[in-house]
Amino acid sequence: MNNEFKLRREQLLADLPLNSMVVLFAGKGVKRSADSDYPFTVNYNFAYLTNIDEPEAVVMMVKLNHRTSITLFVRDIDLNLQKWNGKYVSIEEAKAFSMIDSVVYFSTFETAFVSQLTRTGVNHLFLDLERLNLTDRPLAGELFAKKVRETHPALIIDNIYPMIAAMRTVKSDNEIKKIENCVSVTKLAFERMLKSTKNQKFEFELQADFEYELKRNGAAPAFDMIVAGGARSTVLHYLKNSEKLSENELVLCDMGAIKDLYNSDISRTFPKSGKFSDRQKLLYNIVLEAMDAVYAKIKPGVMLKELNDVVIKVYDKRLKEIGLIKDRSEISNYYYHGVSHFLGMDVHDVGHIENMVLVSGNVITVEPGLYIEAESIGIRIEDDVLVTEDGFRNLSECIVKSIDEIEVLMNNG
Ligand SMILES: [Mn+2]
Repeated sequence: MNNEFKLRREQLLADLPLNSMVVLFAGKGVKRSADSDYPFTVNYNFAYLTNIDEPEAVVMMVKLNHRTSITLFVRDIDLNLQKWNGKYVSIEEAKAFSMIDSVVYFSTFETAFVSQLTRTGVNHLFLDLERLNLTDRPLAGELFAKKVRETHPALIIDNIYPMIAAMRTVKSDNEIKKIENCVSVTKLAFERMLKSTKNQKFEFELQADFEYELKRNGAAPAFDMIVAGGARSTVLHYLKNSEKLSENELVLCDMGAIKDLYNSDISRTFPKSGKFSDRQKLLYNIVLEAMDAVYAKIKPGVMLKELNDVVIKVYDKRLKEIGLIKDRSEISNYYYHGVSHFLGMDVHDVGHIENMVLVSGNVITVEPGLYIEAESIGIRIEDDVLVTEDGFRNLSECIVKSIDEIEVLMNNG
């Protein structure tokens, strides 16, 4: 399986121009307070190419006229710090994980980098310069670019992110298995939570049940879970999970697991009491119908935007029938997000929602929602789906979704 990482590096090198190099940083933990850091999250593009999940590691890939070379730099062993923070990855371990032959300590990085510029004529440097928001903290790649622009102003500096992102949008069988693992753990955790819902009072108690089962299975929450009862469920990113649940309300949960650097992202909506009311059933089934209509559309060649149009079409018909809207333009009062995003190493994974045509190997979410604030009802149902040559495979089909299945599990589980 490590071979997969090797193949990715070969592919990237093949796509690079001559006399260029890529430098990618694993990054390091962000200071939280005094001497504690936030948990370290590796730069995914670095991990995608190296299979190394270790702070302060760097990979340097060089493409010259006559040869290519790859060097991995890992933290210099600090015996004193290791007594506090645990063992660093060793050179031998790093070689085995990454299948990179040349692994050395980070203290040699600057010399090695500069020697590429002075001895080989590399004139083009690729860094990970991905930036989502203007106000984000600068990435290690951006900081390095700033430094190198001062010392080597003639060097062309480019962003490697689009090239790696393009590779990452098409998942291999191993990656799909990892996402399926996350889905399996999410199923266990969701079912545990669902079976105990009738006996719980507060939103955070449901969260505790869900996260307990994740931990028991060696996973962690992929993101801050949403447990929203009644009107709170019409707020898309309600994260407090602090309120008491009423017997007659629906509970919307948006939840996922992260394991081995891959994620699931699942939403389910169910009645606190274990029994849907007629009104809740009616609305829930409209969302399910929109979901099925999206499924009928998913195949290579389709754009995510077209999937959202399918939801609008179903809502235009059904919401008029039940008298909720008179005009199509009113749908946005009750449905105000997109139906899909890419999923993978990131929960909102690389891939342009607005501009990409689906290909086999993409993994996307399907998540229609319906939010009626005046009735204190919010419904979102979300699955994780693999695009295949002839359509799609629902990776989260195993997680109960129909009204009957949910009621059975809540009352007989
Ligand atoms: Mn989602």
